[in-house]
Amino acid sequence: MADIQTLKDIANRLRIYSIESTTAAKSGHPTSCMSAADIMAVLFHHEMRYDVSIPRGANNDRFILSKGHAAPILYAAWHVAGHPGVTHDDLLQLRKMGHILEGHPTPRIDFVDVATGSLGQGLSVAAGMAYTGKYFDKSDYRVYCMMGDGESAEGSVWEAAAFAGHYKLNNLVGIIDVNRLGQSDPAALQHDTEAYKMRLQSFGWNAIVVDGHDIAALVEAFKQGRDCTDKPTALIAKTFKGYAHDNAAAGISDELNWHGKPLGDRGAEIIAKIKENTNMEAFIAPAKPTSTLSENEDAEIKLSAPPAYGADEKVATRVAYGTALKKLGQSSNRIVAMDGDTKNSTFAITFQKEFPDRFIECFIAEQNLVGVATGCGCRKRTIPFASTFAAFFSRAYDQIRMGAISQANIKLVGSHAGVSIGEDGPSQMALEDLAMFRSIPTATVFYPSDPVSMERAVELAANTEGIVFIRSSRPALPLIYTDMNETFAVGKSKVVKSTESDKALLIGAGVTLAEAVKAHDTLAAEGINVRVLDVFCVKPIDKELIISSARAAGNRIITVEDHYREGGIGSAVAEAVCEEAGITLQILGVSRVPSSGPAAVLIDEHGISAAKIIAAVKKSMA
Ligand SMILES: Cc1ncc(C[n+]2csc(CCOP(=O)(O)OP(=O)(O)O)c2C)c(N)n1
Repeated sequence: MADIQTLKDIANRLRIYSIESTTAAKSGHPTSCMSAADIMAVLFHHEMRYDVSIPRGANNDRFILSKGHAAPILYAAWHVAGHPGVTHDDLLQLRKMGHILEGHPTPRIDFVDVATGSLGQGLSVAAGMAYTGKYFDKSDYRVYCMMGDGESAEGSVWEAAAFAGHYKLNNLVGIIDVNRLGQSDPAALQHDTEAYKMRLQSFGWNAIVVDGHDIAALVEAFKQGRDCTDKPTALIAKTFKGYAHDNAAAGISDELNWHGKPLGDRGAEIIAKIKENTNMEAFIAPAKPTSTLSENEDAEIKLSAPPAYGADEKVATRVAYGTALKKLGQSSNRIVAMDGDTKNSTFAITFQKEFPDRFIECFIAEQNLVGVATGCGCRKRTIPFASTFAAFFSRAYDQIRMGAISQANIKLVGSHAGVSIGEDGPSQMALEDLAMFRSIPTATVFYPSDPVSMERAVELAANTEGIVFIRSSRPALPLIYTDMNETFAVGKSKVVKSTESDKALLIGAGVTLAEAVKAHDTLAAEGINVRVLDVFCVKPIDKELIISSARAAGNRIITVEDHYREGGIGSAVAEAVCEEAGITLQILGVSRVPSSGPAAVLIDEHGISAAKIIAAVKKSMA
C-alpha cells in the first residue's frame, strides 16, 4: 500500500529544494521542476527499485530525465533518497563553477547515465536501455523517461515511440509532464491530453491519462504500466507549470514568462506556505532491485581469428566490417549491432546472420539509431556497433554531440564514403562525415583502406572507450597489407611506400590511398620517388609520423581525400604540421557538389585520382 501522505510530503520537499537551489544559483528552471514534483516523488519512493548506494548498478531501475533543464528536481530526488554525495548544501551549490550539480545533468554525477538538455533525445536512450533489459540482459529492471510536453514536438521522440511500440518494450515507461507551457509559448496541444493519448496509442503504447498532481492516481497509473505485458506505457500526466498545492504559487503557476527563471523574493514566501502543510522529514526507503545481474567489467575483446585474405584479393572495407564484427561477436556476447535498414549495404547483415538475437533493426530513423545505441551501451551492458550510410549520421549529429557529453561508449560505422560510390549520386555520398566526427571531443576516427586494416580497426574500436567512428568504402580495394598479423593502433598511421630519395609525401585513405599507390608506381617508373602514408587513424592524427615522413620526403605533403576539402584529412594534417617550419601542404579533395557517374570518372573529375595526384606532385616540384 502506498503511503499517500508521505509521498505528498516528499513531493513538497522536492518542490522546496528545487526552489531553494535555483534561488541560490540565481538561474535555472524551478517551474519546470514544480510541475513534475508529484511524479518524481511517486517514482523515486514508490515505483522504482534501486539501490541508492550503487546508483549505476546493473540491477537498478533506470531513470532518464529527458527534460534535462529540470535537473534541480533530479538532484533533489537523489538527495531525499539518501545519496551521500548530494547533501542539502550540495543542492545549494547548483550550477556553481566546479560543482558536479551542473545546469543540466551529465554523467559526471554517478546517478546520471546520459547527458540531457538537448530536448527530444531521452526516449531513444531509454528505449535502448529497455531493449537491452528485455532482450539482451533478460532482466526485470524497468526504465523510466520523463519528458516535457513542449519537448514532445521533436521528431526524435516519435522515432523512439515507434521503436518502443514495435519491439513491445513493456519494461519502458514514458512520462509526459503535460504542464501546458513551453519556453516562450504554450505547447501546441496545451492540455489536450486525449490528443497525446491517441497519438501514443497509434504508436503501440499503453497510454494512460492521469492527473499529475494526484499521488494516488499516479500510483495506480504506474501499477497499470507494470501490469501491461506487451506494450510500453505512457503516462500522460496533466500538470501545471510552477504548481504547488493549496495555491501556494498563485501568480506563477500556469503563467507564461516564468520558464527558466528563479522565483526570487516570491520563492521564500512560496516555500513558507508549502512548509505549513509539509513534514520536512518525510521519507520512504526506496525499494531494492530484485534482479541479480552481475556487473560487466572492461575486458579486451579480440577477433576470434586473424584476417584471412589472398594477396591478390580485392575486398571492400564495408564487407570486411561485417566479417570483423562477426568475429568479435564470436569472442564476446557483449558485442551487439544495430542498423537503420541498410544492413545489406553496410554489411552489418554478416553479424546479424550469425547472431540474430544480438542485432536490432532500428529502421530508417537515424536519430533513434544513435540514441538506442547510446542506451544499449550504458552501464557497460553491451558494446554497441551502429551502422548506416556515413552521410546519414549527419541527421543524428546532435545525438552524437550529446554522446560526447554523455561519455557514450558507442561505435558508429558509416559506409558509402565519398564520390567513389558513383551512380547513386551526391545525396548518398558522405563528404562531410570526417569533419563532423573530428570535431567531437571524445571521438576516435578510423578510416581503413583495405580489409586487413578494417578488421583491426573494428577490433580496436571495441576496445577504445568513447565514440568511435569508422568510415567504410563501397568499392572493392586491393590489399595494402598482405601480412595478416600486421599491427595497428589508435593514433598511428603507416608508411606503406618509401625510399631514401623521396621527393614528396602522399597521404590518403580508402580509395585515395589506392590512387596514391598507383601514382607512386607510375612516378617511380619515371624516376620520381614519393613516400605514401596510410593515415588509418584520422583522429587522433599521427603527428609525429607525418612530420618525420614529410621531413624525409622533401618537406612536401600532398593529402588526397574522398571528402570535401574542408575538415577532413587535409585539415587534420594541416593542424598537425602548422607549427613546423618549411613544410608545404597541398590538399586535394572534393570542392563542389558532385553528380552521378561512374566512380572512376568522378574520382578523376574531382581531382583525387592517381593522374591528378601525379600532376600535383610534379607541380609541387616545379
Ligand atoms: C532541442 C532543444 N531545443 C530548444 C531548447 C531550449 N529549451 C529549453 S527548455 C524549453 C521548453 C521546454 O518545454 P517543455 O518540454 O514543455 O518542458 P517544461 O519546462 O514546460 O516542463 C526550450 C525550448 C532545448 N533545450 N533543446
